[in-house]
Amino acid sequence: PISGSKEKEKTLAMIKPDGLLGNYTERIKDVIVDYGFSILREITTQLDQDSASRFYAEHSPKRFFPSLIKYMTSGPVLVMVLEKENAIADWRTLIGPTDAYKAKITNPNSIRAMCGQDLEKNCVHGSDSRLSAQREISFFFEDVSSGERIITHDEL
Ligand code: RTP
Ligand code: MG
Repeated sequence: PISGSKEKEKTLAMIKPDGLLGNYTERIKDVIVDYGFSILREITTQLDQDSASRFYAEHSPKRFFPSLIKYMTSGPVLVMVLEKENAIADWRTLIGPTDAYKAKITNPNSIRAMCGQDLEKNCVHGSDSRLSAQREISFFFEDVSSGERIITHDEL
């Protein structure tokens, strides 16, 4: 299919430890379904130091990295593969800005405004690009119909 076609796309969504602990799972899933995403896969798991560090490897040089790893390993997470047209960008829009405190002011209807607290404890994750989505989905799940990968003109 060429770019601009209504091909479905997959993204990785995660409810972080504060989201699970705060019992936001059902409310978040209601939003997911209301916005037309299909939940293709889901798993509840506990990240350890090593897996959390590998998942957020891009942030390893950052000052906030140790704190991020402590947060992400503080309890179980719920990881989901979501699918719909334009899933990656739409899920990022739906979760809102990284800083949940700011989200409450600027994006009050976003998921992070609903269940997050601040710049770190923002209750959900979303893949930020097609490359990240592929990497993150295969980080947690095996063979999520990789044959359905969309090739656009730009990649040819
Ligand atoms: P995510 O990857 O979890 O979906 O979040 P994001 O793209 O909105 O933000 P990103 O820059 O990738 O940061 C990853 C996570 O690190 C924590 N963080 N802490 N203290 C800080 O300055 C800071 N900045 C980011 C957040 O939990 C953020 O979601
Ligand atoms: Mg990110």
